[in-house]
Amino acid sequence: MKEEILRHLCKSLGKDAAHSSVHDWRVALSLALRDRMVDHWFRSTRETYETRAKRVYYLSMEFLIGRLVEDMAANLGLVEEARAALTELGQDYDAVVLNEPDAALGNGGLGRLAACFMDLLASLGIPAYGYGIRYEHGLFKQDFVDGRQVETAETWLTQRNPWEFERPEVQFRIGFGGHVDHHDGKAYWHPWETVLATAYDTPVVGWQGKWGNTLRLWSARPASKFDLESFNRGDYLAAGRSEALARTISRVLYPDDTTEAGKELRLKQEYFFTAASIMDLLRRFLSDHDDIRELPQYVAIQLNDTHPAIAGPELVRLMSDEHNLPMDEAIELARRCLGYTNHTLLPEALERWHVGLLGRVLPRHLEIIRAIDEDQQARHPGSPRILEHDHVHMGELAFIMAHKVNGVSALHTELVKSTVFSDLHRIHPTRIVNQTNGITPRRWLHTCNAPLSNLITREIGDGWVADLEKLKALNQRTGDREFLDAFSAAKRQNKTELADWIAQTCGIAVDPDAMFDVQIKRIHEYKRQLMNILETVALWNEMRDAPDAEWTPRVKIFGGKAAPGYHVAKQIIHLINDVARVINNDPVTGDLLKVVFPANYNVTMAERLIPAADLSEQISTAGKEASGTGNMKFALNGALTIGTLDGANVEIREHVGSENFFLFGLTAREVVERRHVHGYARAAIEASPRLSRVLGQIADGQFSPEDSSRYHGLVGGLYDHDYFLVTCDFDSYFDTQRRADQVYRNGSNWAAMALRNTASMGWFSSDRTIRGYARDIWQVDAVDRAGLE
Ligand code: DL6
Repeated sequence: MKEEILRHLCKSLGKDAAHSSVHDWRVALSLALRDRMVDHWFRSTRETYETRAKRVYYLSMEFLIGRLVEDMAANLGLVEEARAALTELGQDYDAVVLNEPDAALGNGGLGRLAACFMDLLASLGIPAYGYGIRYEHGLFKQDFVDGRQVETAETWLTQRNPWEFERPEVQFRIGFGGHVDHHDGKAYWHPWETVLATAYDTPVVGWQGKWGNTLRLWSARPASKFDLESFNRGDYLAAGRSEALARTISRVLYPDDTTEAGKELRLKQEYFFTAASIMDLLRRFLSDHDDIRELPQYVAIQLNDTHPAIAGPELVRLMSDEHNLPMDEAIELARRCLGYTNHTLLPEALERWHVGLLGRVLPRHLEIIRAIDEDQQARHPGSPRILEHDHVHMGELAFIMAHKVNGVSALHTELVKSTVFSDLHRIHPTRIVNQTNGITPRRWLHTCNAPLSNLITREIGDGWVADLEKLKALNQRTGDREFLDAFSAAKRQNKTELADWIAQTCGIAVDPDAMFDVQIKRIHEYKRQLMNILETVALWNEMRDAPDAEWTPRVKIFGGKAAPGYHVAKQIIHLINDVARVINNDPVTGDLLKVVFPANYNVTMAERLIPAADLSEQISTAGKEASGTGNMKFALNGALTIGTLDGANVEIREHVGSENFFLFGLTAREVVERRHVHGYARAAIEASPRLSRVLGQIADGQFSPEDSSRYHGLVGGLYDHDYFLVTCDFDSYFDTQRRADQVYRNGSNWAAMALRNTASMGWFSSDRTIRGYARDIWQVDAVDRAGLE
């Protein structure tokens, strides 16, 4: 390994060891690791061709990958070797690992799930491709200026990305706009604009390096030749215009789509990567098969949310316009290949495109969507329409074009059946299935939490890394004092390291013996960070009223980004920072209460915070969080959950036992009922002196003296239209927090409960999830790990 690193430093980077930076060492190490992946990768591809195995294609607008060095080294079993090599070379392995920028090609849970799935598909030996966009700028970088979120462009690609292989030979022409001619019973689409999709491949090698799949990300390039004539005339801007326009498509993750231009760009992004992926998989299929009718036997395409839903019409277009299949047969064949995962019930997140826009950008697809709609009506008169009120409803399109539709937790799946797709569910009662999300235990325990991971391995061996259900054996240790002490010591070590990091990055001293209470996720009203900060103020008030009472010291930790155009979410961030400033400087409460909100939450920060958490905040309004995966990561790392009966919390509580979970709040059904009660929010506030006091303080500007009216709107909103029922759940949340305080004061009881959480999380491995998709949706076989050499 040492020689390989030195060779790459010298031959691939052109650097001399004596003058190399930490960046150079990191790239050299990554290239050395990549070399070790290539053989497994080639062998897997060869085997797939030879056995003519069915392949899974996972289409996702987001892959929230984070850093890869540690993950890849761990999967290849090379962490110790890499560490030793770098140490011998006089380098600090940890600093080298930390030098890697996070690949933030995603926003939140959906993107991180896609990254976990890639790991598991490879670990289970399922031949698979992940397809997405190689955004130049991933999710924005977040800073706080005077407590306000400020966004700047994220620039992960300004440094060389050592994991990818550019494939200039894999290019597809992607058309937009233009018109469609019909003659002799055939349709001919003449796009007005064309860009090239170029492939970049990252090998993804699974646990123990036995199987390698490909993450293929598309980058947009101009299809037209460089305009030398304009350039020579001195019109340099005109010469570069078509290139700039083409590249725009893969420039930014989530362009602001509040303008017409933004909407059009987003639609083009979706079609761009979906079309390139479909053309690529068809090319691969046809290189080995003659009859396109056999496609469903060899190809399973999973749509990660509706973003790639245009895959249905695109497949139909290619099969009917280019391979001359009758339209109804093409629709049926496409359906047998496609599966659709729904990740949200939020109406604003269910995509719909104005017919005018879709027809302008994708005229042939609009015709095909009409044909699909008519086909559905002919087969099932009265079925919900895809095209309605001048809009194309992408959820309906995805549902109708998929042979299976899945929700991502048991509760969410039931709500998918009974709410957004209730009519379609009545027509297709076996189409909706559940696949509760899962997480990869490699990244989310083995790699990110060495103290706990080593302890578990010492106790039960390392079989749990590949088979998380083996953690069950730890249940026998919940009465073992010595083991509980060691379990608590591992947590304490993580907390001490986090406290050092918080001191360095935020300048706030926190006590590692305080309860670390963590809420990290996108900032959204339904996730109710607002309720958490209101509870923090209420607790602060009571601590100040009776500073000598018996309190459990707390560190409230927040992390998350607000969408740039989401005003209320940005106000919530501002409020948390304002409250933090006041509380952290209060000599009366001192170490009893601290509020920490490090900027720019990302995967790497999650890997730091989750192992150090005592309490996991999963407090969304019941019925709104589709599943959550953060909730699983915390519980696996021995945090207790305070949560509502929402998403996968329900299943986590069943697995860890209700006595090891702090439950509060209204159920999904009660939430719906409460919304029908006139004036429910005002009534809840008036019934709660504690909440009234907190809201009064915030509205009066106690936390924003420089602008006392700053939160009038936010507080007024709670009185008038508290859609997410913060006010109704507040007292129950506050009381449950105090119950958690009490339990925490009895350290060994807390440790036993936390251990039960870790021991019971085996079911939430994405191993189980992927096996479920493979069996129920894709009809592919997971290759038995033992069968892979
Ligand atoms: O399924 C992955 C993840 C779930 O765990 C979260 O509960 C859910 O919010 C998220 N959904 C999205 C889609 N858009 N929205 N909102 O990110 O998916």
